[in-house]
Amino acid sequence: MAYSNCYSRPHASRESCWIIVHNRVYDITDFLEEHPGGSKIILRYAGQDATAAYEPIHPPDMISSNLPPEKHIGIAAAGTNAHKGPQTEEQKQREILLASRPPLDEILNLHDFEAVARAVLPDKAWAYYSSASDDEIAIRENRAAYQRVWFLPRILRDVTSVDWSTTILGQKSSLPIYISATALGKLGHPDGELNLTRAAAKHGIIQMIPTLASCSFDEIVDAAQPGQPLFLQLYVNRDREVTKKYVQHAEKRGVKALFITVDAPQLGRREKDMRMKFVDDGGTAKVQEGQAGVKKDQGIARAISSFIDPSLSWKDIPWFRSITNMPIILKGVASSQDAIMALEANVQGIVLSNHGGRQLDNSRSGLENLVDIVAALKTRGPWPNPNFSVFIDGGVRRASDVLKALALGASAVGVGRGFLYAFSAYGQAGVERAIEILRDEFEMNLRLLGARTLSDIGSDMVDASGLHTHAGLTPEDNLFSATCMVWSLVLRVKL
Ligand code: 173
Repeated sequence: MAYSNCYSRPHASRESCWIIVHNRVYDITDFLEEHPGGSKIILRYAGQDATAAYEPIHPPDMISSNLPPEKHIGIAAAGTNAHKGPQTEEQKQREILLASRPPLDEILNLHDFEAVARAVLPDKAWAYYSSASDDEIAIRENRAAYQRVWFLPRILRDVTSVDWSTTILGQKSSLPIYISATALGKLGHPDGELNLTRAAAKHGIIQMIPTLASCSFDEIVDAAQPGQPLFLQLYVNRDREVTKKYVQHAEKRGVKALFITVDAPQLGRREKDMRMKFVDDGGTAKVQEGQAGVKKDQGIARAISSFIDPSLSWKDIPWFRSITNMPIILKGVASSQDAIMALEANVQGIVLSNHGGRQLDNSRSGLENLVDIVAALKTRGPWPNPNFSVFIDGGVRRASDVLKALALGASAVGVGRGFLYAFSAYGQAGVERAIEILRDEFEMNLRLLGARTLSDIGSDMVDASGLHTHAGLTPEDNLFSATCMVWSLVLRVKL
């Protein structure tokens, strides 16, 4: 049993459970059953230093500010710093993998970062980051959709100098790309989201801070340069006072726009992530007959998402307007009707997104929806509308993807996993390299398209007539094959 030993340590049981986080000892006995990730995972670290496991998935001050003062037992004695102690086998393995990464200048595109990240990330982190819902059709469709749009380049336009800079919600950006929010950055790299903040500062792009970052909101803002624009992604808390405080604090600290996530009243079932939970619990061998009701199906994301309010509705929009002057953008719009409702609700924009394929599987890509939604918005007023921006995200890996989206009416494009994999593989330097690669791709693509600036890019430069054609273009279903293989192996071992 993974944690049978723990019962021989003091304060290492359900009856009295202490843990060390950041050198402080906490009595969390009364909190065990409330822990969104379940009590088992805490019991594994009972009586020990839990910092290394705690850090990637909790904001630094979560435990200190939520546990009542009488549960703060004191400072840990020297020598109890297990997380700084001898390396585990997993850590040793990771160091070997990190040492064998290709040099950064051999990374030529954003796909390369994904391949390196997959090789070097701990299994749990790779499962969480890469997973998407159900059969993972939406995540693959996000990439496939870009391949159904073709360029119609123009010639003889003197493209000696080309410029791909822009403004996003009034903020200067060196690329028509912002860094989209992805949660739990420290699963990928010890500096977590700060890799993005620092690289964004150096290269003049905008980072969207996730509600569920591993670093605290203030750590991220403190790491930004004076005047560096930041956006905030918001998961709305069941306790609206918590949300109000968070949003108003963000505005006071200079955040320039609020992106409210509207496509996650419940988290999608990301089976790769869920399966890791089984592995984490010691493998399927432990499951006894008759234990079918044991709650083992959470995965990291589901375990930490219970605060999200599923009652969020259009009726809440005026309340958001009343608590902040930041531009409000709804992130996760997928239908023309909702796009028009957003326009009529006087928000400042929408993100067409299927949440990186992690929510409703088989929901169309942002790119495909863009065509219909722009057509619908054109019937309701001026276009482009200076007071209403349409962004898209999902599957963007190339400047050519971005240019296709801009041609079809997007104001700018969000890149989430692309940058996440870059820092998981190489830290801040990886993000900087990713930005440089995209910059080089913009330069080449603009010249080859015959466009000197982004305003030269229009719908006449693309053929999107095949965008709605899905038949026969869905790539091989890798997840299904992998699932079958895993279970047939497990069953064969058992037989
Ligand atoms: O996509 C996600 O994983 C995500 O948005 C999320 C939501 C709640 C908790 C953690 C992550």
